[in-house]
Amino acid sequence: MPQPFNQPTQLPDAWRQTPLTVVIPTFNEAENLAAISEAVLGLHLPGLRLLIVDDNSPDGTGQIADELAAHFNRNGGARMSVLHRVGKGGLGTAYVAGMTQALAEGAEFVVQMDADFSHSPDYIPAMLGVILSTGADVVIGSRYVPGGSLDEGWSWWRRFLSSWANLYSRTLLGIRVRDMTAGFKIWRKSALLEIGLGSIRSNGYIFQVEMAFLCERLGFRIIEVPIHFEDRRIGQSKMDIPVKLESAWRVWELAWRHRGRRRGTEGAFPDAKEGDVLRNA
Ligand SMILES: Nc1nc2c(ncn2[C@@H]2O[C@H](COP(=O)(O)OP(=O)(O)OP(=O)(O)O)[C@@H](O)[C@H]2O)c(=O)[nH]1
Ligand SMILES: [Mg+2]
Repeated sequence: MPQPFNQPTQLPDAWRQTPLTVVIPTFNEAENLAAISEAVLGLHLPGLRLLIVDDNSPDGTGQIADELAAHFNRNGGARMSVLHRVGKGGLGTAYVAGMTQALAEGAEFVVQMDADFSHSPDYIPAMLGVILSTGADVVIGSRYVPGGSLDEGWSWWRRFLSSWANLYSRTLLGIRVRDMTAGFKIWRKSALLEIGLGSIRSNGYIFQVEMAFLCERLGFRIIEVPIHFEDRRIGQSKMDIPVKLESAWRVWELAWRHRGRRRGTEGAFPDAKEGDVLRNA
């Protein structure tokens, strides 16, 4: 479904040079990887780099990623890189590792998105334009603001579960972000540093909830822009029922863990401090 926000975006030349890294975690995404890499690196954003975080996928995604990186870097550039982890460690730790590396390598902005085309890369220039023009800390590609939409193929049950998960976590945590489990975001470097990625403990969907919760707690400027969310094109979901159930009770746990967290305070863990990302880099 065409969305106005998805139309080709004209950015000033200087903005197109912005050092921006797109982090995509992968587990068994062999069929999606070439197409998503081409789509992301084909955006007319010369400052954009792609970082794949693969968890030793049994279907060979990691090797395909290495081959693609060799192809895209063939002229001596560093447009694409791959972070290989030893085994399936979950979405949250994959993002923490990927974002940490992206910042260490000089990114001023970090995009997080899925490999399966649920998040159209065509939105990236517009999201970059919004964060640069507004000075926001984070821009969320949202299904639940006016203009946002879900795949027409989603059953009523899936819609119900998704909206229930949102309502549940928003109510419990007392926050206003509409799409709490959104996985498509662009972050300002300073926001990730202030969060202190070392203080994040969640995996699965709850990772998205924890990050959104911290954004509000820390008083960040958050903008939700509408996206159309497509169902994954090929491959299988990794978010099974146990992951979803775990997310439900973990909302309570993260509310407790970050209970004292406000702007200027350190992470709830004694080992997590402002500037963690730099220390870990
Ligand atoms: N590195 C890594 N990536 C993961 C892991 N689990 C999921 N992913 C990736 O994270 C992204 C989101 O996972 P999905 O399986 O698409 O989850 P979902 O969007 O809720 O489910 P779908 O309905 O199938 O789209 C995809 O790019 C996955 O390949 C993991 O444990 N490690
Ligand atoms: Mg997906």
